[in-house]
Amino acid sequence: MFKKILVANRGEIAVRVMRACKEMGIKAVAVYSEVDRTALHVRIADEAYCVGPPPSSESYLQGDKIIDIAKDCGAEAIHPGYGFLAENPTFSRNVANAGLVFIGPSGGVIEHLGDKMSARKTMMNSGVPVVPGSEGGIEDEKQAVRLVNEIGLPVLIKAAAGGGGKGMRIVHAENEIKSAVRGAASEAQSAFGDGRVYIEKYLEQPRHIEIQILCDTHGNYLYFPERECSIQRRHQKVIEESPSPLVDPEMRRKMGEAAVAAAKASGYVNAGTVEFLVDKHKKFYFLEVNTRLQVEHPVTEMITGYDLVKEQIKIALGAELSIRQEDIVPKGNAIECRIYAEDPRNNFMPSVGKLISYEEPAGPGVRVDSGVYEGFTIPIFYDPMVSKLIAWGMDRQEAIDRMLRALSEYRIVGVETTIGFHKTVLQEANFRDGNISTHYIQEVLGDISVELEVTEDDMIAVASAVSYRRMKQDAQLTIGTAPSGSSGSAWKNSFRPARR
Ligand code: MV4
Repeated sequence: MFKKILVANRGEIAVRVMRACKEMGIKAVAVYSEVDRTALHVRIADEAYCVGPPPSSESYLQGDKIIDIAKDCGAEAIHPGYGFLAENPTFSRNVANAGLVFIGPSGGVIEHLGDKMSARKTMMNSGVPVVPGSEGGIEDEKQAVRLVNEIGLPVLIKAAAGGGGKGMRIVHAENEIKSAVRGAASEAQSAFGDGRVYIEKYLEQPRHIEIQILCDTHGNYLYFPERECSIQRRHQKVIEESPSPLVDPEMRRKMGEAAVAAAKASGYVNAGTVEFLVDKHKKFYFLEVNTRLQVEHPVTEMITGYDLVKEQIKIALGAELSIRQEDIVPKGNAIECRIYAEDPRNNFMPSVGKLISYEEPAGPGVRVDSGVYEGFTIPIFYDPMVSKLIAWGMDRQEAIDRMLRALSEYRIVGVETTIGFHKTVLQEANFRDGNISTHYIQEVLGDISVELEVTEDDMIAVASAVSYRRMKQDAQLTIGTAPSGSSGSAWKNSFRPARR
């Protein structure tokens, strides 16, 4: 077993990986930027080294510096978490070339699957269903028009180097093809330095369903029950769950086998995720492979009992998978809410700052993966995710009810958060019925900012202001003795004083 692993990340995922290391008797090494000196991942690490100034480009993205730190402190392997260097083929190669183990796929695999066009081609040649569309890139406009006539409108122009919605253009009419191809290509060129684009049939209101895979170096491949990730906002997932309310055992097996075929076709090793789009006829199509541990991996852990980070570490060590496919049996339902320090009333703008008061929910079926603590100041330099709240239940109903209970226990003062927004979604009829798509938030919640539930903290602020003003007016108002004329107000209902 490894004696020491360096975790090249910050926040909740660095903490998550270090927890696995500790349970396995492996020393965990943190790297941190100057602004993260007091961060939770530094506190729980066995050793920690400053890697540079606050901006990611000068710290967490400094691959060579991080490799040097790993060598100097005697770490044998590097876990990249997600984001930052996790899907950088050069970093994976450089780690290997330094005589260390990259806990993830090789640079070659990352590079191949990172090119959506080459990944698509590989899947087409291996019998994995792909969305109807071009076989390769678009060479000229004439070819684009011919392809569109073949597959039918609407179509989507996508960037080979894309992902996350960049360099994507929907085409509804033939006369839009030319400008869409040009627009997508130039956006891709400036964002990725790679202007290659391809065409797919545009699926309307698809669901985003993905399969976790584990592949060892001995040719063993496993798939896990699907994760439903359709609830997202601007290509950022918001709520994930497993299993999907849409998928039955037969579809689960078919998607799993397709994911394993995708893994075999690309020579995949370690943990990965095969993403699919699912149309209204429940037909699924390969979208892309994420060559990392994903944010939403805990829902899979909660319904199967396996620790995916430990499996990653054992695979990286060269061990053979000890799990058999038939051992992976889903039990109950798990839901994850990504709690962001963002203001849903102000277009989800980041709301960073000091966590003046911070109390996490607990109790049966609740897991909190967080990278913060009371008194910590969330830096402006990185993703503003505070934590992931995961609830497990015997069925979907219980998981939802537990999540609502946990959300109502969560107390965060000092920054705005998306907790109230999650409560709104979890109480919404379409969500509760499992009637969701990637357009859910946009279509069902629309302009959410005006109708979000008023939080207790809001009411305390309002009550304080009212109280202050009345005191100034020499009135006798104190909390708990609201005037009787205000019946029906949330203020009165929530601040009913305890009887003495
Ligand atoms: C699509 C699609 C519909 N049809 N492809 C968005 C990001 C990129 N990774 C792929 N995406 C999509 N590709 C076809 N042929 C709709 C989306 C899409 C989407 C996909 C997954 C999760 C959220 C999404 C939100 C909007 C659009």
